[in-house]
Amino acid sequence: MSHYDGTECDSNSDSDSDIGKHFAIEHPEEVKGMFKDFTQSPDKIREKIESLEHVTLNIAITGNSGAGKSTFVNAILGLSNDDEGAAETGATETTRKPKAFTHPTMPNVTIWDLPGVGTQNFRAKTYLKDVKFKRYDFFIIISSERFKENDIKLAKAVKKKKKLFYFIRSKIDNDVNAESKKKGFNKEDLLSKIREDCKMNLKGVGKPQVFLISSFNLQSYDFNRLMDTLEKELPENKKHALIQALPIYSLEALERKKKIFHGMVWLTALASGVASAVPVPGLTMACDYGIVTGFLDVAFKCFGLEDKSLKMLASRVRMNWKDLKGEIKSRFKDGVTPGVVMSFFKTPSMVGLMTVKSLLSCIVFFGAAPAGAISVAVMHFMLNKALKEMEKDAKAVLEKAQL
Ligand SMILES: Nc1nc2c(ncn2[C@@H]2O[C@H](COP(=O)(O)OP(=O)(O)O)[C@@H](O)[C@H]2O)c(=O)[nH]1
Ligand SMILES: [Mg+2]
Repeated sequence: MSHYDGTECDSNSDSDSDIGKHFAIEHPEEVKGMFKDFTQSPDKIREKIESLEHVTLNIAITGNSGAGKSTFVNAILGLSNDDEGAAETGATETTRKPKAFTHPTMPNVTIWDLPGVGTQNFRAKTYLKDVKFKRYDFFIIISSERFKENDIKLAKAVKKKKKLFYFIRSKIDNDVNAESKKKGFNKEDLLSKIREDCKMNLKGVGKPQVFLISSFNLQSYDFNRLMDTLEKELPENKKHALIQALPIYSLEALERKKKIFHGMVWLTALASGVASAVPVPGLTMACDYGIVTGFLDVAFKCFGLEDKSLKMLASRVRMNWKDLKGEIKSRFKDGVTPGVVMSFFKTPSMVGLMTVKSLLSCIVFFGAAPAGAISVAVMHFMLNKALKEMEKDAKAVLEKAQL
């Protein structure tokens, strides 16, 4: 068996013994979910990939004026309040129209900053009609203090329309700061007390889900729990869009993205490999180049490695973006260029790396014909390798940004 000498990328010197790992199904649930509704017909696989690529996600952020809606919009877009293109904050709300904020790198994802719920004469039904409630996948109702009667009315109306909704108790950092000065302060006790108060306050809504959040500090408090909940409750393709769009604010966020992309690797390998199913010697270009590049492009953006994302992160953590970019040490430092993509195909004796076991697992798992299985296995190996390089870069950037 020949060996890949690792000269193309120092950060990933696979040895034969590592190869088997690439074929282990890393996130079986994720992968199973993706394959449950089709056999490996190339058209079906392509359709599936397209449905994931073209899915739209519209999130409505609502609540009272001053509750922190616009700040939360910016936080989930990875923007600071003073960034260009950020939602204006601390402003008196003058418009009664929802304002759309398209995700800076994922144009299919839009966060809607809805007009304040108001305090008087609020009619939830009219409000929902005015903001065109049908367009949203779910609602987030924010309050920085006790939830008010109007928040409850709104939640009930949203529920009636069979839409998902979640409550956010915002500005938790303020509560913690204020209380921390008191004697005998215990952060966890304080958070559970606030959580319980909110639940009591929202009793009329059934079993409300309340998340305590600081938009200035997503890595603390309940933001991860909110994401866990959304992962469980959203349809699969919407969940993909959400996780891809999330800013990388912590190691957990990075892990979430990794999981999604590892599921996608199999799908992409199948689409680009099975579709071509060509004999091994012609492998250098015998895959669907478009699918491979498309996948790597999306991954690169989602891991926050694009200049645009690095600049946004630098602005958030008050650093020079070039210092963050300097952490990208893999072959992707200039982006997903044709040369970089080709470098994966030029890996010497790639096919020699395939173990009989890995091929068998591919054949058994997908029922693929041996020639197709080889293509898929090779594609999987290469995509996985590319992904690991990006993950390593993303982690280094995250560490540099001290998140
Ligand atoms: N400390 C803290 N302040 C926040 C937070 N979210 C919003 N704010 C502040 O609360 C004020 C109102 O926020 P804004 O987003 O404009 O509220 P909106 O009227 O609901 O859109 C601004 O001064 C924000 O900086 C938060 O999570 N923590
Ligand atoms: Mg606002």
